[in-house]
Amino acid sequence: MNKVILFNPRSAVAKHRVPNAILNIAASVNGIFEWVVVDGNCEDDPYARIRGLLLTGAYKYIGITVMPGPQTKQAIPFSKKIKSEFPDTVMIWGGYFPTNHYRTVLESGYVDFVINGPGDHAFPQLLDALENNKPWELIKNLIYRDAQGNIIKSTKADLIEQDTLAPLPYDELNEMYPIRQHYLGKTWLGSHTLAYHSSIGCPFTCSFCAVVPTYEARWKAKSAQRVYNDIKYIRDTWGANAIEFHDNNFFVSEKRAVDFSRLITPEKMNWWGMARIDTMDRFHDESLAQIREAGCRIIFFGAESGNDTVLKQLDKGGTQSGEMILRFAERMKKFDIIPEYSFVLGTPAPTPEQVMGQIEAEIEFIRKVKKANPNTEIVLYTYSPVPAEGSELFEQVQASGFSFPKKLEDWIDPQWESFDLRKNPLTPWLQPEMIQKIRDFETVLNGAYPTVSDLRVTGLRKKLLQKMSALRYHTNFYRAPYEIKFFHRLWKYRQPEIQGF
Ligand code: B12
Ligand code: SF4
Repeated sequence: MNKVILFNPRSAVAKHRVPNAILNIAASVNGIFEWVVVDGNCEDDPYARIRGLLLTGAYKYIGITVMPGPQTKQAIPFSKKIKSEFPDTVMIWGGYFPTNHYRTVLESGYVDFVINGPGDHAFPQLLDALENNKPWELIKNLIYRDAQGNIIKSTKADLIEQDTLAPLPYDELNEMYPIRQHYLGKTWLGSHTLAYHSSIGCPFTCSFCAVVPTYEARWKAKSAQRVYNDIKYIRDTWGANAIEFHDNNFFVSEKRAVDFSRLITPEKMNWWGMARIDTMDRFHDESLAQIREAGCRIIFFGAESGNDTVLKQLDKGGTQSGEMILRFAERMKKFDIIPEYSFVLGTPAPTPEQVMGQIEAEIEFIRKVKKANPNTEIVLYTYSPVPAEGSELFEQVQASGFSFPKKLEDWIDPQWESFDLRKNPLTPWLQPEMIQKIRDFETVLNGAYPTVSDLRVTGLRKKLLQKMSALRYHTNFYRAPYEIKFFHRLWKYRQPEIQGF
C-alpha cells in the first residue's frame, strides 16, 4: 500500500504549536495507511525532507494543510516543485485557505484535490478510493476538476460528533518530533504551553470571518471529559502546565465550560480561549468564578466595533452592542479574567470622510473600553475581506473593485501576505493616511498598555515604555510615534495576533 506524507508548512517563527490540523488528519488514517508528518516549523529544510521521502518510492499521497499568509510561502512553491519532480504524487490540500480559495488552488494545475472543510472522513475515503480504484466523486467535502477541467464541489457532510473521532496520535508524533522539546512552548500562561482544539466551527455568521464559509454556522464539540482526558494525558506524559484553546468559540456551551473547569481545577493549569461577548455575558456569576478558579486567565473576544450599525454591517449577529462591550469589560474585573478584545477597523462606507470618521470613532471607543477596564488587551485588525458568497458586505467589497488574486503564485507576493496578516488589506476605500492612523494609534496604545503576553517587555522596560507613551495617549496625539516604535523594535515587542497568543 502506498504511504502518506502529511505536511504542515511553516506557520510561525517561534513557539511552534502542536500542528493540530495535520494531526487530526493523521488520526483519520492512523492504522489504515502508513503516514509521516513533516512539520515545516521544526525542519531547517522541509523540502529536502519531503523529497527524500518521495525518492524512496514508497509515498504516493501528500496532504498539506494551508492557513492563509505564512503557510502559503512553503505550500505553493513546494507543491509546484513536487508535482514537476514527482508527477505521480497525488497532492491534496485542506484547511482554511484552499476551502475559501479552491478555484485558484485547483486551477494552479499542481493541486489535485481540495478538502472542503473537515477532512476526518473525506481524507481516508479519498485515499481508499484512489488506492483501490473506486469512484471518489460521491465523497462528501471534496472539490476537484473533472475530465473536462470543470470544478466540481461534492455535497457537504454534517459535522461529525467529535467524541467519535479517533484519538490524536500524540505518541506517534512524539517519535517524529519530541513533543516536550518542539511543541510545549513558554508563554506567559506557563513554561510548557499546549495548544488544544476542543470544538470545530461556530454557530454564527459574521461576514468578515473565514470560519463561516468553512463551517456554515455549525459547531460541534468534544465533551468536557474527553477534553480533560486528552489534556491530562499530555500533562502526565510530557509535562504541559498551561493550555491555549484554539477553538473559534470555546465557550458556546456554559455547561461544557463549567464541567471542564471543574475537572481541570485540581491540575492547576493556566489557560486561554476564544469567546463571544454576548454569549459569555449570559453566563452566571458562579460560572465565571468557577472558570477563573480553574485557571482561565484571559479570554479573547471579537468585540469588532463599538458602533451598532457597523456591528450590523459585519453581521455580528446575536445581541452584541457597543453598550454591552463596555459593560462586559467592566464586569470581567470582578472575576480577574483579562478580556482580550479584538476590533476590526476600516470597513467600507460611502465616502472617504465616513471611513475616516468610523476609524476615529472606534479609536474613541477603544479609549472608553480602556477606561472601563484598563486591563483589557486590545488587538487591532484591519478589515480584510473573506469570500463570503451571498453576504451583503462582500457584495459591497466586490462592487468597490476589490478582487482576490487570480493565480495561486500571486498569493505569495508580499502585498498579499500583508493582506493576510490583516495589516494592509488592499481594499480600495482605505487610503494610506487611514491605514497610517490605525497603525500609529496601535503603536501608542501598545506603548501605553503593553500586552501582558510579552515576556520581554516587563518590569523597568514596561514602565519606561508606558511613561514615554502616556503623554501621547492622554493628549490624543498619535502621529509618527517613532520613539515608541524604536523601543518596540529594540525589545522585539510581540503582537499576539500575528505571533501566537
Ligand atoms: C492555531 C492558529 C494559528 C497559529 C498557528 C500555530 C501553528 N500550528 O503553528 C498562529 C497563531 C501562528 C496563527 C497565525 C495566523 N493565523 Co491562524 N489560526 C489558528 C487557529 C486558531 C487554529 C488552527 C487549527 O489548528 N485548527 C485545528 C484543526 C483541527 O481544525 P482545522 O484547521 O479546521 O482542520 C480541519 C479542516 O480544515 C481540514 N483540514 C485542515 N488541514 C487539512 C489538511 C489536509 C491534508 C486535509 C485532508 C484536511 C485538512 O480537516 C481538519 C480536521 O477536520 C485557526 C482558527 C481555528 N480555530 O481553526 C486560526 C486561523 C486559521 N488563522 C487565521 C489567520 C488569518 C491567521 C494569520 C494568517 C493572520 C492573523 N492575523 O490571524 C496568522 C499568520 C501569522 C503567522 N505569523 O503565522 C484565520 C484564517 C482566516 C482565513 N481568511 O482563512 C483563522 C481561521 C482564524 C480566524 N477565525 O480568522 N494561527
Ligand atoms: S463569532 Fe467569531 S468565530 Fe464565530 S463567525 Fe463570528 S467572528 Fe467567526
